[in-house]
Amino acid sequence: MTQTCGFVAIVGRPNVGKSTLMNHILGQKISITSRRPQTTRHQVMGIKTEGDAQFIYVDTPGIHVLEKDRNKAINRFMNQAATQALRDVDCVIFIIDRTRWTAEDQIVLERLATVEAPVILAVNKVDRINDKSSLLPWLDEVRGRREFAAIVPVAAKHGTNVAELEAEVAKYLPESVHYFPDDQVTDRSLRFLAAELVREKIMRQLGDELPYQMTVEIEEFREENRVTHISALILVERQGQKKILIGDRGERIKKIGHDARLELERIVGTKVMLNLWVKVKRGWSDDDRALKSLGYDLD
Ligand SMILES: Nc1nc2c(ncn2[C@@H]2O[C@H](COP(=O)(O)OP(=O)(O)OP(=O)(O)O)[C@@H](O)[C@H]2O)c(=O)[nH]1
Ligand SMILES: [Mg+2]
Repeated sequence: MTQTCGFVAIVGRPNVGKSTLMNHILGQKISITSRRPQTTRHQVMGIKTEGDAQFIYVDTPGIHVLEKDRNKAINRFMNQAATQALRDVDCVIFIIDRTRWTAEDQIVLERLATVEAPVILAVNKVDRINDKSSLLPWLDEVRGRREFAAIVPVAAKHGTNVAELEAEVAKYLPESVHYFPDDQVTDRSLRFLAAELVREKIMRQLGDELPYQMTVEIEEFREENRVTHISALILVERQGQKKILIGDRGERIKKIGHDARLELERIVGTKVMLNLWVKVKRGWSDDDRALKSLGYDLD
């Protein structure tokens, strides 16, 4: 039988459920998720091989409006990473959140104007639509906004209708040899996933602005006698943020480390010794060179 293989970009504004959808399709957590917008900062590939078909999904950062006074280099990077993922794809899944259409959804739609690949619209979080009768008229309304290859209501978190969405995507996989070994699930290293998981725990546990002013760098990742030693450096912008992150008597950082370690042990498959360090590095998020050295690099 002939093999098929193709790239599928998952795009949308922040917080609509892109990473949740990709994880559900893969049946495992590859991309971090949280209640906050702007959780994903990088392109992350999730690879699913089913018989002769190989789907290479590309999760992307939420495309967002750059505000005048908060137009940081990292925000530009995230938007670029999302837009770049649209190049040379075979299919696009554009996700929106229920029956809302915001200015940012409109920006995503405009970015898609020059994309020739088929675009499937996924209307996510339908489990949270109170008035179910509003869905059908909404699907009719969005149908007029662009020529969509399909419009599929889903609830990514619960897996509702996700198989139907995958079946739509399968129609657009071109004939091709597989680009990845059939058992590979992502293009990202364990080292990258470790940094992301630490960042996820911080996103999930800390309020206010801190999550957006913090990044994680892995300084050591080494396995010895069935124990993986990981040292992660958490960079923040200000001294006060360092204090918040560490918490009273180190309680906060301990909890973050504990949660991250448990999840890492499942992924790595060994015991994990996780060391977390916090350092202030002023201006890292608005400095192109610093960003590059911290792994925010499109090449
Ligand atoms: N109720 C409900 N919540 C969902 C569903 N899908 C995602 N969520 C929640 O929506 C929030 C955002 O999900 P993410 O997957 O992180 O969203 P994202 O689009 O990747 O966000 P960014 O990476 O910030 O652009 C999380 O709290 C998810 O649990 C769904 O089908 N139903
Ligand atoms: Mg995401």
